[in-house]
Amino acid sequence: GQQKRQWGVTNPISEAQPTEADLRLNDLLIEALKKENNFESPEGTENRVKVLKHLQKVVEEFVRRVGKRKGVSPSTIENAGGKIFTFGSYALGVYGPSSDIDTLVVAPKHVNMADFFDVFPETFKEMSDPKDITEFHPVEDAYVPIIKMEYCGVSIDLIFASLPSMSSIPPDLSLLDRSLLRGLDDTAMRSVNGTRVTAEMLDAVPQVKSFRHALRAIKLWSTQRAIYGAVFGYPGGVAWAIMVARICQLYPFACGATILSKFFNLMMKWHWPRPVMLKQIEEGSLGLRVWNPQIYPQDRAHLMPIITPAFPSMCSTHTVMHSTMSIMMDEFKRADAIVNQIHSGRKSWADLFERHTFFTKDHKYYLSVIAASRTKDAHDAFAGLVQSKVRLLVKGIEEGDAGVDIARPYIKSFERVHRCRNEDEVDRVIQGNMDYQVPKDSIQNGAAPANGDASNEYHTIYTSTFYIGLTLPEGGNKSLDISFPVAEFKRYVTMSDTYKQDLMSIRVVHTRNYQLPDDVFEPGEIKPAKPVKEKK
Ligand code: 3AT
Ligand code: MN
Ligand code: MN
Repeated sequence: GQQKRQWGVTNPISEAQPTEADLRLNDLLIEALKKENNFESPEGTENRVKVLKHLQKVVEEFVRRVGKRKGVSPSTIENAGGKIFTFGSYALGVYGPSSDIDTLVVAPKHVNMADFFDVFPETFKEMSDPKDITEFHPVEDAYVPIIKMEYCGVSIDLIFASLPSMSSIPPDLSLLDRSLLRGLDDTAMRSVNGTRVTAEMLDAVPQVKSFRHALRAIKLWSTQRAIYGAVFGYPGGVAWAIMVARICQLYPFACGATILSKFFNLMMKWHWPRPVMLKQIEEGSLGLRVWNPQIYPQDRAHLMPIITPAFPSMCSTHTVMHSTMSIMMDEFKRADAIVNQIHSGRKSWADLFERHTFFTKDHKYYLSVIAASRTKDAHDAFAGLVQSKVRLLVKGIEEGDAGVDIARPYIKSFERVHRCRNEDEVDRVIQGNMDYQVPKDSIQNGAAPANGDASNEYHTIYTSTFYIGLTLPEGGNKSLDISFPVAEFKRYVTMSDTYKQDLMSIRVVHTRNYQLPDDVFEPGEIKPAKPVKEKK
């Protein structure tokens, strides 16, 4: 007989086929996702395929040009090849109309990163209709060097890796083979990782269709509930995908709605820090470090480990903290209760996807972390720096003796532009005052409009504000004192090379719920009112 494959590291929980009722709930789930505009249109998909074909052609020409410039032999040039791979939501098949295409360019050994930033842009521009290129931003000095662009109406994140073991890249190259990693530097390793993880994930899942439907739902749910994004200490796209894939392994024949229904219960009862993983971790070799809590104290400290399947396996949730984890556990419980009600016909999938109440109901006290800069360029760098440190402030608050039960970071920042007439006004703005804001509809590409003759008299200030919701201990008589974690946080920010004292400022201020600015509320949401009289 046919050898049955075991999906994952244990036996399945149930090998049941979907019932009529399951399929009915699955149809309703797909309907609910469509209502949220979660699926790309057929034309949109066709356009993406066309874009990728074009990129593949450009990559081959780019590799050829570099070969010629370097005087590589004609036969090597002839066979050099070059290939694009995708990762992220497009590769997983869970993309929507606003998704980008995350694309990796793989080149043979004689084409390096400097060539990518030197030669690829001109090749791409020559081979494309200028009207189709609406954005093009190479970022060479990033942790993962990247060209961000918009082509034919699609955003593209383009990264690059050269394979030191390959003098040619054939069209059927697979990145799954780990011997390809030999000789890769750290940057190239990071660049190929996304594609390798995506491929392993799809390979580890019994039914890709069920996986995709469930993952679309989990991405929507976690975004709506404000628990998506690794920068702020929540799982990112890869981690949520691994969790969903694991449930798929445990219910190999289930449809998407069933996977989704089981997901919350399994995750809320999971024996953390037992890791979620899709296959046994491959031992380290090639001098590469693999996640191993037995050996590494840092790995032992991971609260909610979700391990990537491709060698070298890593923890995709190393930023999760006590605060963010406890928020997730509450969300799993809420979702599980709603799922039960959906199954008994008392609620619908739309109820599961209901938006969070972070600003409207959940907290009385917030911290506003305000990053302010005097130029747009400075701010582009500074906002990223501060964003990457916000979770250290959260960690400092939860670990210290600040008198806070839970510090809950919001999953996105709010970008504002302000115009001040003097340094007094600048001072107010950097402390969170909203009176000098430039109206949002007059801001283009994040920059303030030119102000004609009077522009010299104005100081334009760019701010990004990050909100942290605070939950204080019940009946708390202990006073709130966050001065130490705030000082530490400011130190982390200001000691970075990116920080320029004369151009940038970082402040952390207390904000009551009724002081929250209007633009954090969605249409229809009700802003908390100031109590008529403060109760003591
Ligand atoms: P969308 O449908 O595009 O919104 P996605 O899952 O494709 O969802 P991203 O395009 O943001 O999300 O990310 C795709 C992958 O790119 C996920 C991660 O491996 C990598 N990635 C994203 N952001 C960063 C980052 N700031 N630094 C390094 N890698 C990143
Ligand atoms: Mn993407
Ligand atoms: Mn992307």
